[in-house]
Amino acid sequence: MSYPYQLKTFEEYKEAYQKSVDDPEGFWGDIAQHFYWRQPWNKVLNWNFTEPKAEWFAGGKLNITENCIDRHLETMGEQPAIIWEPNNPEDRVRVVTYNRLHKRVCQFAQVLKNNGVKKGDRVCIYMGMVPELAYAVLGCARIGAIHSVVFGGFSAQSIANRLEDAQAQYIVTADGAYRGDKVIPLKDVVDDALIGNKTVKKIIVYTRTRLPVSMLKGRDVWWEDEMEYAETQVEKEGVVSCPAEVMDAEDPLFILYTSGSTGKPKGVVHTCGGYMVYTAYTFVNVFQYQPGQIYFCTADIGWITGHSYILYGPLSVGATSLMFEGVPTWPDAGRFWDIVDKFKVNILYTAPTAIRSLMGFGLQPFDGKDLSSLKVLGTVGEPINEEAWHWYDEHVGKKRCPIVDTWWQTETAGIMISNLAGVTPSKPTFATLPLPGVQPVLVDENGNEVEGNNVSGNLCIKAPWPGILRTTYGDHERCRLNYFSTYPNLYFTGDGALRDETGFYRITGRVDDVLNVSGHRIGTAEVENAINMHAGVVESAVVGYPHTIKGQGIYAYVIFSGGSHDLELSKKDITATVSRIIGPIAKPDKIQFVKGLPKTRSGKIMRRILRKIAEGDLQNVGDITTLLDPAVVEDIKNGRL
Ligand code: 6R9
Repeated sequence: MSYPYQLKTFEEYKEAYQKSVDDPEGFWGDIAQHFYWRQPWNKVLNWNFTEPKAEWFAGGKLNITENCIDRHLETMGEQPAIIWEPNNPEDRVRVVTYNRLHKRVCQFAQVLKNNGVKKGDRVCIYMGMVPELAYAVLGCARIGAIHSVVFGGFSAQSIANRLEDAQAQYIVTADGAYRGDKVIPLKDVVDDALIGNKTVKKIIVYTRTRLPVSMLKGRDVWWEDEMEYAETQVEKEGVVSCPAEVMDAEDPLFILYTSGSTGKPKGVVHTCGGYMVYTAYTFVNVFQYQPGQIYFCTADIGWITGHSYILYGPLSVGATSLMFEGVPTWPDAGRFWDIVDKFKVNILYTAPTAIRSLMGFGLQPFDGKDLSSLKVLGTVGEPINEEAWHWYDEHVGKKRCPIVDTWWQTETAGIMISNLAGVTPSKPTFATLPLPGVQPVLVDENGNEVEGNNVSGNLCIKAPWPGILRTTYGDHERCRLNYFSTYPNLYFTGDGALRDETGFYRITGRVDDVLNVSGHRIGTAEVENAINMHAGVVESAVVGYPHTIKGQGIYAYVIFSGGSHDLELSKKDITATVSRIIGPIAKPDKIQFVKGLPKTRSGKIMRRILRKIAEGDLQNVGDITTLLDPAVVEDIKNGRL
């Protein structure tokens, strides 16, 4: 495969950028030509940010799996699409060629059909990082079912909320998942999530760990049995391969839940055509992928990074994507380097939190590992600090690999601001310049655009790009309110940024009540709601504080009425409650019991003060005269109860 839209020089980038601003429809229309459409579009773009509406490639018909799989078969059928490294390095590696991927995806798509799944139905997927997860995701896309992958670190309650919101009728899961030395009982968690659920009809269970699981007659079926049956159908009924459902460009492809500043996670909806074009375009340009290269993204498919840059983006351009089941520190902290060496990885895409955690192990884990295959490094998920950037550059890239710092979000589907590896300039800790098609603006608190360089403000985007979210599932008004109402006619990202003297962007972090803990987005309100469910809790307030490995840690101030109970034990109970309600990823790092919270006369908690105290910056809590009871601040600072 060749990529005629791959930009090769800074000049080409500037030209493409200019064209994308002057003539977005011409620009994206040209790129979209390089994909396989069953029927061409009538109009590249219809949009307004008031409803909001963004319609890309209207009238176009396609199936994303034909682009990700079928169209590669003739020339690249025997090339690896997915290379799978198991959790345990002693276990067998699996290499899934494009031919094999085609066979398995079609087979599983047939399984879905056999179980009653139809176009437009929502299928929740809760699995570990196994190739079958890829088959499940792509199998849904094949028949036009809307997948909603839930990360394995979320609790039963979180799954239940998502199932309810999406009105999902089907679940694909596994008995369990391996992650380092842990075994996660996925099916048990799903069973808990289904207590009281009225919509789910079928659960397909893949066998990974052979943990004993309950299997209910009429509801639960084994993956292996279903796949075998689908295979015999092929023989008996001559079903050669499950034909791809012809989808409208704007038919939903998936829902992915993400945290915002309000309590309940939102189901971000992406559609088939624009999502495909945007993930492919950004993948090829940011990483400068060359055919035949081995690309390794360490994310989990439960997050947007895994959707766009393990599966859809790489596969749509015929790349080889390495999928890793385990964790970076097991059996030891050299695991990533073993994998790079073992498969001669060319491109490595990971998160600052992983880099910082590996930094803590020193240089010994690199001993004897050949990293000379690496050509490009990438980071995503949170701002990268200077120290981590340089460590990555020196010890992983040996100062000869460009690092792409890619800023984007679940809502944007793909990379928005990033240097292009080796093509556009880089600057440590700066995401640098927008991708063609992306028009960032900084606005001040009054919503006025901040022009010129050497400025900072809230980061907004002025016009749609093909990967922009289309809605939040089941509640379009919520989408409008969250993203398009803060500043009229702008998409508001929730991030703050600065633009340096050369026009490069540096993302400074969230300006709303969203925390970024180890690259995972968690809403403070969500954590507060979970803490407040503990029987002894009267009220709570959650803020983030700087954490050397996680980026941000979770600090909870709690008014507790548990009386004379053992307070340390009560903190553990609160932590267990949060883990049960949201999942282990949202557990507070610190809990402080307090007498009162700093509130204004109108009852609003002044988080600014709590943030300062959590940071340990007790001198600079600022003006507290507007508080209803300024004395609470001293009590909190002194840890008085
Ligand atoms: C892809 C992804 C989105 C939030 C985003 C921002 C932060 C992501 C970043 C970054 C600084 C980067 N973020 N990449 N901050 N530099 N390169 O992570 O999506 O899980 O939705 O998180 O992550 O705060 O708003 P998502």
